[in-house]
Amino acid sequence: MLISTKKNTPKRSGFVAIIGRPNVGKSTLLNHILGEKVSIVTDKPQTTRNRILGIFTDAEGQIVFFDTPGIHQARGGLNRRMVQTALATLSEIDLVLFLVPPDLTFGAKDALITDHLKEIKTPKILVVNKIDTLKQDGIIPLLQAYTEEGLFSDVIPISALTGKNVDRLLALIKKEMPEAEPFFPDDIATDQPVRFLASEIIREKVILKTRDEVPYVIAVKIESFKEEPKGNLTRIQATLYVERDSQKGILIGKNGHLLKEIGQNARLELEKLLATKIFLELWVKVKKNWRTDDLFLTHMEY
Ligand SMILES: Nc1nc2c(ncn2[C@@H]2O[C@H](COP(=O)(O)OP(=O)(O)OP(=O)(O)O)[C@@H](O)[C@H]2O)c(=O)[nH]1
Ligand SMILES: [Mg+2]
Repeated sequence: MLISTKKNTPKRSGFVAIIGRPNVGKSTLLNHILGEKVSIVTDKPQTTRNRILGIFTDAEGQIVFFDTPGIHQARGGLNRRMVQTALATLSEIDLVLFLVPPDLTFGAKDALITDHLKEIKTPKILVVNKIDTLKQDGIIPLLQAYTEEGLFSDVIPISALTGKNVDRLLALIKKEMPEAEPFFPDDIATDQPVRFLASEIIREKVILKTRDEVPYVIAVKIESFKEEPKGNLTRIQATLYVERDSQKGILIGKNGHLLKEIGQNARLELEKLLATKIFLELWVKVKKNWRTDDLFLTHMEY
């Protein structure tokens, strides 16, 4: 009888928080690692408002990422809730990825974050993102400055957009994962309900198509989401909330043009995501000062 002495290599699985200032590329990085869009991305800061879970599974184990809202000085209402959501993610995880832009040494805005990082014992990797925007020789002094901070087990320059060094980052992350079996099935990339994904995709299309204050005052509520039993069709009705009549006017656009374009963009992406035809109906409503309305914020799950 042959007795195998070879043990199965134990799996490594754990939880990783992706944090940083608004617009540094946190959501882009998560989507790149997963090879799938689970978190919306725009060129405007403060796009992500909730903690977004993304699951990476391979033969070696599972990494559960939390994408978080950008951490910044926030006075109240929605922004303060967003920052609290990000900071709350720092407990009960195995690793922190702190993303920074490639343009400056630690400034006051980063101090807000590093002060929190100093409080926790969890291992931390400093990820300098967007290095595709830098000249090659600009990176070294930048990395030196960050390394001197002494807070991080590793410092790595990457581009979440082009994918440069993301494989190296993944290898560093895996080293920090404890021995554990996967927490989620191996074929899902996120735990978000489709209703939430749909509202996020609509919100992304609004942010991409508008300027000034509109991206910051838009909230999307799915009113109904019905899969028709026949015909491979899903009917979605959503309300877009803004704070003032003037914003409603901007969002709807001349002869309803802008809203139509936003609806089309959202519909095309939703059709790909859900692999059905989508019938999408959007309404715009004014909800005065909703960003400081506690009841409304809770209702919207911010
Ligand atoms: N050039 C370049 N742009 C990037 C890179 N990573 C992200 N971006 C861009 O930076 C912008 C912000 O990206 P997001 O992923 O939304 O940033 P975020 O940190 O999640 O932002 P918030 O959710 O607002 O906190 C988008 O326009 C991205 O395309 C990168 O590596 N290089
Ligand atoms: Mg984001």
